[in-house]
Amino acid sequence: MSIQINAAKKVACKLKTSFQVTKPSLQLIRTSINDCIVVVPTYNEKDNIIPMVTALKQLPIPVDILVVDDNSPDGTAEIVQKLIERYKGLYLIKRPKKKGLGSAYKDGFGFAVRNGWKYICQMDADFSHEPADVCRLLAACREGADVAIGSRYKRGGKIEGWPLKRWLISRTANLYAQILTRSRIKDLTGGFKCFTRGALEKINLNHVNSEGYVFQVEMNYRAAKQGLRIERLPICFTDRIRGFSKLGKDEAINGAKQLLKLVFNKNIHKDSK
Ligand SMILES: Nc1nc2c(ncn2[C@@H]2O[C@H](COP(=O)(O)OP(=O)(O)OP(=O)(O)O)[C@@H](O)[C@H]2O)c(=O)[nH]1
Ligand SMILES: [Mg+2]
Repeated sequence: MSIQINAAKKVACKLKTSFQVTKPSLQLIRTSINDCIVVVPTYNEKDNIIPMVTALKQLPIPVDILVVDDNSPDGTAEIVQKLIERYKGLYLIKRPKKKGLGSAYKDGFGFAVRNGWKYICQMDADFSHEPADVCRLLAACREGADVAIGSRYKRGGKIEGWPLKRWLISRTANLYAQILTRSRIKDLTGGFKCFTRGALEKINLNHVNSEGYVFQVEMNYRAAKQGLRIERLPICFTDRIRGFSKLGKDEAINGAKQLLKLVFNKNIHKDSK
């Protein structure tokens, strides 16, 4: 597996920047001191990644950033590699091929937990999530929530730029997930959240199965099963302006099947810590 090592240049020189390892994130070294890291998965986000990193680095609260890229053909990882020279606390896990959103988050969260960040946020690279809202999610966790979820469907939340069809698909998917997982959370499929490290340890990433988009639902389900304090904050979600969506029909069908498997897995309570 190929991995780009950032920041720890001496180590990188010795090991050469690219080499074979089984778990890319095991080789990445923490070099910053902020207590919050924002994990951003990317696949072909060359037009979004510079403005996104810049916006996150300009937040009034200092945060570190971890980009998890799946060897994007458009060179997103190479752009991040250059940004690493400019920004402290910017990390990159480069994986050899497209392995799915959930799998990217598992690698990213794993790195964050092992390296002691206290608050771990997640968001898309395409500006559907407003970077400034990271501060609100983080504040909710600092004030006692185990998990803070940005919700499009909570009162005060909204979606801008979606055609009716897209909105209907999302609402149906969420209703399906809500019924199956018996959750009170209306936006189970959203990907803008903040976890405390303790919450991720309790959820136990080793037992999270979802490799794709259904990861978002599985994390909420497992968080609720663990009795974690989940707070929902209304957010404004804006349809992406640059780049293309990677969410296809197959992904949605597979996600629906995986969710069925998850909720009928009797061992779910034992699975997590
Ligand atoms: N590393 C990695 N990132 C991914 C993968 N699939 C999607 N992403 C990233 O995950 C984030 C969400 O993907 P999007 O394609 O925007 O999906 P979405 O937000 O559900 O769909 P849209 O609303 O149409 O944009 C983006 O930052 C993508 O670049 C993947 O397989 N691997
Ligand atoms: Mg998107």
